[in-house]
Amino acid sequence: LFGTAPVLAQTTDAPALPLATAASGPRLVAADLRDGMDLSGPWHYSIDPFRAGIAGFHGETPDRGQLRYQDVDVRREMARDTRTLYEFDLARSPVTTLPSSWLTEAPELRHYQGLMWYQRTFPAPTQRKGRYFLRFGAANYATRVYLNGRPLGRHEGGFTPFAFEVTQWLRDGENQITIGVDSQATEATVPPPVTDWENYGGVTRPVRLIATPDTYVDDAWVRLTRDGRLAVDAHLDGAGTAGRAVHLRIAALGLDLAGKTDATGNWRATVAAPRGLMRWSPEHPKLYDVTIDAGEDQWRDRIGFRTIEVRGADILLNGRPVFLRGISLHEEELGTDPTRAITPAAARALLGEIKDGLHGNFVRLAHYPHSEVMTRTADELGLIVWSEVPVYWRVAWSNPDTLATARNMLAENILRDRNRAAIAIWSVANETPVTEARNTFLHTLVSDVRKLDDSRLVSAALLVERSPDKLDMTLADPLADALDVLAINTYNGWYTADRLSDLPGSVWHVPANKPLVFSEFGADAKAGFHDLAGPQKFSEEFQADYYRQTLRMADRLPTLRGMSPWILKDFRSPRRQNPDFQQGWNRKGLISETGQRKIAFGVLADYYRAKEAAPA
Ligand code: GCB
Repeated sequence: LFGTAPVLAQTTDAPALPLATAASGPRLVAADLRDGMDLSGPWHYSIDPFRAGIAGFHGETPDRGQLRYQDVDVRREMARDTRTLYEFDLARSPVTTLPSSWLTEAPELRHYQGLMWYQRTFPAPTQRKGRYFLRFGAANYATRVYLNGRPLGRHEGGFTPFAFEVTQWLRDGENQITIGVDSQATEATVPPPVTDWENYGGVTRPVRLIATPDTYVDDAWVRLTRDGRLAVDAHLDGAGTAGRAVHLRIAALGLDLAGKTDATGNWRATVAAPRGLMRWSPEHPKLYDVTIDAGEDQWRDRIGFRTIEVRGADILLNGRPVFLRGISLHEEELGTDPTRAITPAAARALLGEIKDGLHGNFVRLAHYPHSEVMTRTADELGLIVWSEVPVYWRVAWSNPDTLATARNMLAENILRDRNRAAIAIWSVANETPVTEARNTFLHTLVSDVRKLDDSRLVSAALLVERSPDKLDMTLADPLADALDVLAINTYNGWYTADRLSDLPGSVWHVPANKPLVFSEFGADAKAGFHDLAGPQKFSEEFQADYYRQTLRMADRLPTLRGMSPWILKDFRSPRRQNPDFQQGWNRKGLISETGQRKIAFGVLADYYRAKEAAPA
């Protein structure tokens, strides 16, 4: 039984398993629009709290009986020898539906944080040609992937895509894919263990087998530059990528831009924006079908064109000042038992409530990169997007591995979404206490953004200093100098005992030369709980009054150019256990988890409707 050396050799994967990163590629930009096989649907799963499938009981190679990811038919072995020891057999383990989180699969998994194994089989495409990639939309948090028992690699980070080439490993007929996903946060992860949202472990976005020609467009970025030109950067991967003829076409604009790749397979070109180009805006979210032809490959995307910049305290969209009428949003669908698997319908339900219900034009996708379904839906509906990486509260600022992880996440997010017109702001952090180590860490992220994308704005949600006895706040964060947009989270009146009627008189000291947004403010309310006897926290009336007074305060700030109050929908948070009102939910939503609008929803909607009618 121990004679199967190749299998044992494969198990010492931990050090050898290559890490998939933005730098290693493949990038497969706009992978969701490429041909492929969707592996969503039934998968076997098996819990592994002691990580027995990765390491043996003394930390060495796992025992033979615990190698759950290998391509072995235990039953066939048992027929040969009933003394076969097996402790795991994924092929006969329970079945779940992916994408989803295991937290919602079974009551006993509700609070499980650790390693979970998934496995399914799929038929290889008959008549294979070209190249094949297994591409993951996201798996939370640390993932290792095996095809037919062979380790392909691993990935770290719960919210960004990664892929492995499998061209040479696919076999005729049935193939087996096994995934180990470990959701355990540590002091070194991004985010670290303490957050204010549910840590949904699992394969939360689709897994697809993607097919491309031998040489294909791996990366492409098509946009309007600040000086109003249409620019393209593309990169080919495969054999013979140098000196290849390439064509960028936008049929609706009659554009056909021809070029040739350089010695490294890159193509960069700019052209005057075609006459008749209609710019993307929340009012007219015009998208164009864009293709890049390179040999046998045709890369496609649907892209909007617009400019975003700051001038003094103004944010300019297509050269005109815009006020960001927004709200924050977690990636969690409506319903009593959400699992963080965003479908187009779920994205439309949430973003539609912002656009049509609140009269919004802006959404802060907190606190991590949301599904590409979300950013594509924002493109289509016309919502300006703030996109963030989960550098949240206290991460291990001095740990170089943590910095490397955060930088890679940011790069994976930007590379995935650079073609989304909706995205206007990259945020590098949320509510991070100022220290030297933190400043260095965040400055690195800011300069990464500037290198990867010079067409958008950079921000971070900051904390302010408050004088102990009065509503007098100062933004003294040294990071502010490096940001295009200053963003402040404020909860006076909720986490403090301030009288709500005092909020409008708040005094704010903020740099006057940059736009300011309130990236958060909010108060909990349990839908349906009313305080007819007088102000009481958690009532709908209290939350509504909190909004009225905070909005009055906002009106007095001369450089305020937008806001994304906290938050559209009540969301799962294990730290919120008030037995009367929270029961595991953060209740700062303007709608309940099932979509019931609270009074404050109407307060904000009225405010935004008036702003929409009389823009900045
Ligand atoms: C914050 C955090 C957010 C929390 C929110 C709250 O400042 O950025 O993640 O959920 O406050 O409800 O306290």
